[in-house]
Amino acid sequence: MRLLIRYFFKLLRAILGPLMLLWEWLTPPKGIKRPESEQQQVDAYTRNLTLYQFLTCPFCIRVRRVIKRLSLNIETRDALKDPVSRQQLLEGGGTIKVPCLKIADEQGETRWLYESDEIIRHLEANIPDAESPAHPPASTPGV
Ligand SMILES: N[C@@H](CCC(=O)N[C@@H](CS)C(=O)NCC(=O)O)C(=O)O
Repeated sequence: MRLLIRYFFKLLRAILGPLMLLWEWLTPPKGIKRPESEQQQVDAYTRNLTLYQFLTCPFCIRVRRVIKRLSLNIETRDALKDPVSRQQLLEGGGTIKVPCLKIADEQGETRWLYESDEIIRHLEANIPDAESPAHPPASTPGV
């Protein structure tokens, strides 16, 4: 059954992948513009993050769009085509599933966060000026 699901996603990616990439490329979200000093603080935080992903995975595209919307500089690694990154994901996270956000904290601890919803929640919770369209702050007028 797991094999069947894996092949289903492979087929889906092969068919829809190019279309999704085109859509991602044609409709980029508008990134937040921050003063230089604030962007540097955000960059300092995101320096410890790495996104393991597949180029045409819809869940990864979703996370990449949030990264773009929040103007985050997060290193991405292709766990499909790059065998080294794939091995890192398997050994560190425990399974080949993407997207997966590797979070290295200041104490040298590393967390491997799976699930696009969880990753987006984590990013939005840790970026001070992140406003989620799905969860606007209570002070937003008219909400
Ligand atoms: N519920 C997960 C779904 C992630 C998922 O199914 N990812 C697929 C790629 S689209 C995957 O990693 N499949 C493993 C594989 O193809 O080896 C999420 O939202 O992140």
